[in-house]
Order: sequence, then C-alpha cells, then structure tokens
Amino acid sequence: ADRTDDATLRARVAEALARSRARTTALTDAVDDDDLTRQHSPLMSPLVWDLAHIGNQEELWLLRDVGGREPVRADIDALYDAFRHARRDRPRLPLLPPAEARRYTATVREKVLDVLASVPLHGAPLRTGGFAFGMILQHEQQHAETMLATHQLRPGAPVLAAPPPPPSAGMLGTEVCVPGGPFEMGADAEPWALDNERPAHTVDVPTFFLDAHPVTNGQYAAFVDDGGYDTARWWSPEGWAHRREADLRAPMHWRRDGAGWAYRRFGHDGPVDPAAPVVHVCFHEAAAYAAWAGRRLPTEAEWEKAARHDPATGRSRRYPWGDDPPTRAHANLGQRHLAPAPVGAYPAGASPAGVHQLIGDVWEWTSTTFAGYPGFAAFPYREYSEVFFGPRYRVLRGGSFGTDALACRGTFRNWDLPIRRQIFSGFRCARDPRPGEVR
Ligand code: AVJ
Ligand code: FE
Repeated sequence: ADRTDDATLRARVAEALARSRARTTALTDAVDDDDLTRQHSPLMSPLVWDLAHIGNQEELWLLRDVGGREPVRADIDALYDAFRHARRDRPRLPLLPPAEARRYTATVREKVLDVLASVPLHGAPLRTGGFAFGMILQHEQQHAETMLATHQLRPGAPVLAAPPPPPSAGMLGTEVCVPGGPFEMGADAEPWALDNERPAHTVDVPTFFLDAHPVTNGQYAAFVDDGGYDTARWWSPEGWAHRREADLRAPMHWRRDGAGWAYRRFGHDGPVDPAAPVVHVCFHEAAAYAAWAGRRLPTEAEWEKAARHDPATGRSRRYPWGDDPPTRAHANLGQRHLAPAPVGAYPAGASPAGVHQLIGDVWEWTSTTFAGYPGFAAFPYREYSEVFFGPRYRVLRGGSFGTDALACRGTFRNWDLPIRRQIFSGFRCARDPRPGEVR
C-alpha cells in the first residue's frame, strides 16, 4: 500500500465513521434520558450502556492500541466490558449518565479522527487495510442493530420513522436447485472480514433445493393456524420443552386481530403483511415450521453456496448479485426501512439461480452450530467469536433491515442462542432431492 491508497482509505473510513455515528446519535437522541437509562427487557442493555460501550471499544482499539495514545477514561473500562456484566445486571451499574456518555463518545471520536489522519494504514496487522477501523465501524453498526432491537421492545408512542419498503416486483419462483459440487466458503481477500469468516476453504456441498425467498408471514400463519404450536411432533424435544415453558403461540409481537394477525412495530400498529418475510422467530420455531412443511433448515454451507457461488465461473463472489457493494436496489439494509420488504421486492439482488433476498430483510437461521473454520485463528481478540464456539449457538446469515451494509456480506456470520427472537430473525427452508429427481 502506498500513500495514495492510504489517503483514499482514510477518506472512506472517515465517511463511514461519520455515517455510523449519525445512526447511533439518531437512535439515542430519539428518546428522553429516563428512557435511555431504563432497561426495556432483561435481554437488552439500557441504550445509554450501548452508547458508552461503543465509545469505550473505540477508545480501547483505535486510540490506545492503534494510536498508542493515553487513555481518556481508563476508570470505566470494566463498566463497559460485556463479559464483566451480564445484560440483566447493567441497569444497576454506576453508568455514565446520558450527557456524560455523549460527551465521552464524542471526545474519543475527536481523538480517533486525529489518529486516523496520522497513522500508517499498513505494516502492523491491526493497521493493514485499516482493519481495526473496519472492525470498530462494524462494532458500532452491530450495536446500532442491537439498539434498534431495543427500540422494538420499548413501550409507548413511536419515536422512529422511515418510509415503507418497496413493493414486490413479482417474478420469483418457489425453490431453486443448487447442483452438487465444491465451492469456496469464507473470506480471504475481504480486508474487513472478521476472524470467524476466515480462512477461505473448499466445501463440497451435495445437491440441494433452497426456497427462492424467505418464509413469509402468510406461510408461517398457515403453520400457526394448522395447530403447529400444539403439535409436539413438529418440534425437537428441546424446542418443544422451550415452546411449553415460554408458552410460545406465534412469532414475538404477533397479536390476534379478527381472523388475521396484527403486529406492533416500533410503536406503530398494523396488520401483519402476508407477503413479507416472517421476523422475530427463534431457531426452534423455524425448525418446527420446516418439519411441518416437510422440509428442513439449510446448513450454513448451503446458505453461503447459494449466496456466493457463481456457476458460470466457479468463483465465490461477495454478494448474490456479484462483487459490487449493495445499493438500495439490491437489498433492504441499513435501517432505511423499519420492516422487512415483501418477497420479490429486490429482483436486482437475486442470485444468478434466482434466490431472492438472501442479503437484508431478515437474518436467516441455519441448522449449523457456531464453530471456527478449519485453520481458524482468533484475531484480534478471542471474545469476539471464539468464546462462543460450540453446540449452544446457531449461525444466522444474511443480515436484516436493521443491519448496515458495512456489517453484512456473503461471508458474514452471526450467531445466537436457539431460543432468542428479539433479534430480526427469520428463515427459509431447504430440502434434499427426492430419489431420481436429479441425475
Ligand atoms: C455478532 C451480533 C453476535 O451483539 O453479541 C457486539 C456483536 N460483539 N459487541 C453481539 C458484538 C461485541 C455480536 N453478534
Ligand atoms: Fe460490543
């Protein structure tokens, strides 16, 4: 990398930092101080914790580590260490009050812009290609999605507004056959790919069929209306135990409304759109629906092959539509709309085989438990992903309407516990070929 490359990269990083901070500010300025410091669910932090935690991670990695600068507030590191305090305990911590949290994150940002202007963006691994800046940008955007999920849980009048997503353009099938064969999974060249996306490796995926679009509210309502939540045989033993204990009866936030369903989205009441992807279902609900439909969830490798493998060249691409970054025509990302779009709304974002809306709209549950790829090496810290490897967590793919494009690509891996559904989670189904169906 020469000086010109560094200058271009610096400008890109500065622009992305400003854009990310504008979102954080919008999400935290939308509510009053009382609301900011309150906990809306034991699953979520008070918004004021997210705000100062964003600043603290930025201080740790960009100011102190990359910049070699003196701490701004070394005394608060423990308060904002996600591993030191569980979310349910965070409201009782002596957190920075809103005005102080705002001042702290702004002070860190000012100093970080100074570091960005002076530090070489090559040499050490954390600096090369601006990796640490990319990591911290993704961190802020990940918390912006978490904060949006907190907004969905808060009671009261709406405080967020956005135009509705685009309508369906039609023109989509029901399922697509992905022929068997090897493909390259994971990231090598992607400069800001996180440790769990690496290294790239070849995976041989047998022929499978994948839904051309995420499962819709209309499809899911048919499962509910067919007594799906009362029929143990559709559920795994663990899923059925959770179904009973948590008294699940429908996706989170659904409410009976005459013969149909209503839904309260960010404080706005409205009917459930039968053409839009179902959202706020846990892994167990997704797996139960799939069993009822005579299908199964895709594996993580199947999902990524459908999203990235280009049959014309044999190459793996960054997105279903190619290597170009997402535009508003490709995918419902970035909190531009505060809801998933009806299926068929993004024909330009479909894969060559005709799989729609893999990126954006809703995170998609896969059947795969979270693990490192062969040759995985934690970088730069074990607590980003390695400590979560194991059978407890399932992988989700593709991002949601709440995910920024910066924190979403064909290789990006999210994970959560199989009972979680406060996140913007949906799914699509897959199946094996029937005997004699493919030669
Ligand atoms: C990748 C969404 C599972 O929110 O727990 C934020 C992202 N890691 N701060 C999470 C993250 C540290 C992470 N997920
Ligand atoms: Fe974090």
